[in-house]
Amino acid sequence: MTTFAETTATAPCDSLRRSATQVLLGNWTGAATVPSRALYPHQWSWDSAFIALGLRHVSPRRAQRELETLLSAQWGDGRIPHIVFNPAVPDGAYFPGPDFWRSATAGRAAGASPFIQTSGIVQPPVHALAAWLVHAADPAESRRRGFLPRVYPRLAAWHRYLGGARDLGGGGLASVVHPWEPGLDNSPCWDAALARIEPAPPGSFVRADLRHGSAADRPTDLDYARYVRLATTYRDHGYDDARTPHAFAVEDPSFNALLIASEYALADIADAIGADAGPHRRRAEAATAALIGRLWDPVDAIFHARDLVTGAAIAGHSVSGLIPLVVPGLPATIGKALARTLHGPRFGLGRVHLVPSYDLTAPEFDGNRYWRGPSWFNTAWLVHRGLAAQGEEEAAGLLREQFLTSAHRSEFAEYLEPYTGDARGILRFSWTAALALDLLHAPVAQDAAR
Ligand code: 2M8
Repeated sequence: MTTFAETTATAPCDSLRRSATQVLLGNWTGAATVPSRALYPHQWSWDSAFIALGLRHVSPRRAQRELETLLSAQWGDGRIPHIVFNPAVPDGAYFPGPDFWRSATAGRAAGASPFIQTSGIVQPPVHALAAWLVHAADPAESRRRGFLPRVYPRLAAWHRYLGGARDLGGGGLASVVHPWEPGLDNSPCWDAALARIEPAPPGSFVRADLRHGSAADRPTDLDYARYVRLATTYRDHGYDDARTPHAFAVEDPSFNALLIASEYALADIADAIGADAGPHRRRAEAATAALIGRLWDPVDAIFHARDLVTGAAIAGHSVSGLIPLVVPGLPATIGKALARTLHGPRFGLGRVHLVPSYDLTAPEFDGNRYWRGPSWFNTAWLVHRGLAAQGEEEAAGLLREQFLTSAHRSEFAEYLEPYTGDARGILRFSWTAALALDLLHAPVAQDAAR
């Protein structure tokens, strides 16, 4: 495997920084950044949080704007929708679009904006962590603009929604109700739960994604038919979590780990603006205990998602189960065990490119198809941050080096085939560029340790 220094012989950092910045400038719409002009022409929730982490090194002010544009589409019940639609983009450019979600009408009782069209589901809560790190990039500018006092109430409401209406299992963890919500859309972990869903009739919708990429790299038509059914049912129940008969309800380790990391960030924000940080720290500690109690598997040495419909743990080994490495205060024994799993045959750290999204040894592993095996840059960034926080500096350094090499060589690909490192999905993908900028800025995630 060639390294970052070898592939980019002269001034590697400058050249990477320049091209990553160009990707972000090219994908900026004036108020926010699209993940990709072609495949994802609107604003996505967790993409924007990752994008802000890179933008803070280019323009802290623009990074603030990115997050505030997203927050301006927040619903009255606290949810941050997973897509904020750009009205200037033609209908049909992305499916499912505004006509499908109908947020202004179907989401009215849940407090959706009558003016800003959005989806009705959510994505992982990386936002408070991103807001805190954006502030830290330029505290004087942040204070001058009153950034933290403005975003704090919205971020707190977002966490209240997840900890309240979304604690479907009653055990102190947030649930996801659609495979798009954890962000790892077609992970094999969801196969058994999805198999119970009656697919929407063929021909009742038209996919737009296949116009921009190879069908072999994307979810299948059958996956989409089930995604559509689940989203339709939620919409037709007014996006009301209590009323919807959720046929898909899962406690996902990564989603909850990011909520905990963000809850600690909210405590830091509260301290910085003179609010009471105590409740945030207590909630983060309680959620950490719930995460370990409900999802940690000491035999497999990984966190497993839990299917709330059957009540059983989901046996698959996903990168999601490693991301709790980012949880501040995770017991060191668990951190060490996760690092061993990462080096083992299922994830092959150092022997493959980045961290595969799914168990390399499993029959369902597919190195090309989206979240069924390919390596992604946002999860690599999170694992890198977690390793650094756990004191696993060598592994963190290795992952950083691989990240920068692959991001540059692949032209900021959406994802990689883990064995060859070949680009998959689309190129000039925003979070790949943004997180490369972030890793370029700091040799290790210096702000990860608490
Ligand atoms: C992918 O998900 C969207 C649906 O939300 C799609 O397939 O159309 C996922 O990779 C998700 O994690 C990501 O946020 C989104 C935009 O980059 O694309």
